[in-house]
Amino acid sequence: MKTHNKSKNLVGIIMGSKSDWAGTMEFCSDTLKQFGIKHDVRVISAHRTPERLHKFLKEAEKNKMEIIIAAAGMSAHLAGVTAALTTLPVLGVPTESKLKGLDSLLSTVQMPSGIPVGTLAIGKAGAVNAALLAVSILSVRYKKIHLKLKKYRSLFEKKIPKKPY
Ligand code: RP5
Repeated sequence: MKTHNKSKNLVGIIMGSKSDWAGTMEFCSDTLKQFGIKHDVRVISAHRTPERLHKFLKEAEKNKMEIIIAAAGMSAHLAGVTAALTTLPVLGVPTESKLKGLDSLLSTVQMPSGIPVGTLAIGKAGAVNAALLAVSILSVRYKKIHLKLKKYRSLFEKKIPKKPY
């Protein structure tokens, strides 16, 4: 197993709008921080800023980024278009919307065969889990991340109460 470079962005978090950050994607970033995983965070929209997406992905591949987390709401094509443009693993987070995120979920999850997006839950749970899944993927290669994930899981179990009252 290797040691990860702490000064290099291993993960890229992109989101369709600034409005996806507070209450949702900030928790994805916070979770990666807990594991000491450096990441880049950008507002990039498949619809509103397609050139920005192309440029970002070119740079990401050049800089050997390893995972992209893409969050979007409404007609949420960001994760799908990202997956079409790169062979890096893409994790999709559907964010909440006027339709409670169901539109975002279906747009993110229903990818045609051939271009996969690993889709997480709607909103905050998905944002946290996208980070944890990224940690899990990275833990296969990087020893320190693997050890931190093991510790996180055992502490996590201890935090769950045995009784509901
Ligand atoms: C999507 O449209 C974004 O990901 C966001 O969830 C949604 C609404 O964007 P704003 O109108 O708040 O910028 O592209």
